[in-house]
Amino acid sequence: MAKREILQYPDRRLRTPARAVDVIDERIQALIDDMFETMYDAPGIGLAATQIDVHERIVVIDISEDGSAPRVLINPEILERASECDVAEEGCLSIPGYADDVERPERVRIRALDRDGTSTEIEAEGLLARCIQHEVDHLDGRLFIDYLSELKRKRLRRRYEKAARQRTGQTLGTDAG
Ligand code: GNR
Ligand code: NI
Repeated sequence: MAKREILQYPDRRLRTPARAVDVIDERIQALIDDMFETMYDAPGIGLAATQIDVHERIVVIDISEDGSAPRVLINPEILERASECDVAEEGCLSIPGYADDVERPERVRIRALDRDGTSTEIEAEGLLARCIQHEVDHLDGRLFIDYLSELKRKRLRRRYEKAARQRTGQTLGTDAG
């Protein structure tokens, strides 16, 4: 098992739509193990493969406080969204240091394959429903900040571009001695 690097906004690779998984083999199982290790280490309650620069439709989620409820969603499909929405604060491991309110359908019914390739349907509400929608968005190249006002997005983009430049500058500075 290995912890992977999480891509950080505004990295363009976060905008790559992921393709469906067709065969769940040892490579996919190892990838899932790495995703859990990366998510628990962060720590976060969910991680999409997109965030570790693997553009395949795989999500891991654990909304428990003690790491006791790992879930794997392969090729997740949202079959139904509640017409009622609620608003709650979200954060993202790819946008560290920022959280904001997002309005989403309060319940979703989804179908996905588990790590053995068994198809399951899940009715989710509350935090789980929110997390599933956040992760499926990643697989489609969407981020929660896409739902914010244009003014907020522009400010965030400037702030995170500057942070990315400073990270690069530090690396170059160190390499140059
Ligand atoms: O750890 C996370 N917390 C969270 C809180 C509210 C709504 C969604 C999330 S997912 C996030 C981890 C992450 O970035 N997953 O893509
Ligand atoms: Ni995220």
